[in-house]
Amino acid sequence: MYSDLAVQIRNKAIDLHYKKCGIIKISDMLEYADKLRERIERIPETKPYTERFYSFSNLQSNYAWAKSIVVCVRREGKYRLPKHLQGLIGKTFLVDYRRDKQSKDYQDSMNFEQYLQEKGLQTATKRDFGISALRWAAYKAGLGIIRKNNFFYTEKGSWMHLEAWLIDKELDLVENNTISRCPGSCRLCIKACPTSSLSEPYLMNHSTCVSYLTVYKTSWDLPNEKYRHLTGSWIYGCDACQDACPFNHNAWSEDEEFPNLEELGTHISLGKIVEMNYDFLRDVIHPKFWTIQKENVWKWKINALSAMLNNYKKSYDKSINIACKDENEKVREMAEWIKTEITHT
Ligand code: B12
Repeated sequence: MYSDLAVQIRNKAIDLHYKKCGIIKISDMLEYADKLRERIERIPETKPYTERFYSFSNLQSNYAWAKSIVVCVRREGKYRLPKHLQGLIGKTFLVDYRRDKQSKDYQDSMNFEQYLQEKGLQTATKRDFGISALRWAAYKAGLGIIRKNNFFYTEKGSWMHLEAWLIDKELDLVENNTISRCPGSCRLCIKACPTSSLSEPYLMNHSTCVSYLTVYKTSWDLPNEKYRHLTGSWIYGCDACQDACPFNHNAWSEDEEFPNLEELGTHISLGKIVEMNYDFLRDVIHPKFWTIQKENVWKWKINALSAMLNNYKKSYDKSINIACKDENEKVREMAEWIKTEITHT
């Protein structure tokens, strides 16, 4: 039997439009460290990056007061998306509410936190990148399963955003799910990964993932980048391994509007980004897509130029020529290099 408080917390989460909510003990996260160790053993070059996530497992060293984790699942796959941005920008980034105060999802998240505090609980969360390993926490809370592409799925697919709060009370609320696992022979997600970053079930190399390359990699020297030509039309994120998954078939239903998305979409295309002025990139694009840092917004332009080269059309020439005079040296170099590549092909 679960305590009244645990049930009240779950009910509140559901009232606030989370699809699921569970509560696990802090110690349930210790096993996640084994997954990190396995990842490092199998792909040793990921060690410096992967090691930083041990703090997600060993929560007590930073939060001595914490006893449990409340983990919530929110469905993202309900928003209408501008068609022309699909395959360019990862869907989850289009409806990212982590810093979007206008979105209902963000407001619900704040209200939920306030509710926990009103119940007398001490809480801690990190909205940007999570306070713990969110997939593992949601899996341990029985809210769904982790599939071969490493994504957390409920019975409605993987287009779910995860959130978690540490609390200072020992509570538990673990669901017993009956979701079927991936068929043994299925490798569709692995085959779909453009760079083979996802090379085996449950194994991926972040450093070659298109999402990492296009968004987080700062030493992004495109002419010399081994995986450049494999990033295809993606300029910010990648959904290939999720899109290919049969368990995501029809999982994105487009019933609701995400605030300002349609209007913002009218300003975005490969050509418009390449020609965009830097104030607009910093003041309008960056607040929405904040994981490319403000000082690196030039990355948008070289990603767009790269996508132009990957699926070259004569109509891109105008933008490529404009980029040859861009105020940023990296953008100019990329545009000049692309011109020579086009001439050679
Ligand atoms: C670091 C990180 C990244 C990095 C590295 C990705 C990675 N896989 O590690 C980069 C920048 C590449 C990235 C990109 C993206 N990310 Co990210 N990322 C994270 C973060 C901060 C930590 C992930 C982590 O723990 N990595 C460590 C490795 C070891 O874990 P893992 O790869 O997830 O592997 C798990 C499984 O393999 C499992 N496992 C291993 N063996 C086995 C065996 C069995 C049988 C089972 C059941 C499980 C299992 O254990 C691992 C731990 O859970 C989380 C947020 C958080 N705080 O948790 C978001 C998170 C995972 N990202 C998310 C998303 C949406 C994305 C993107 C789709 C964004 C985009 N549109 O481009 C891309 C997709 C990239 C991809 N193909 O994976 C969501 C995923 C939601 C979901 N439903 O799963 C999260 C949970 C954020 C959130 N708040 O919802 N991400």
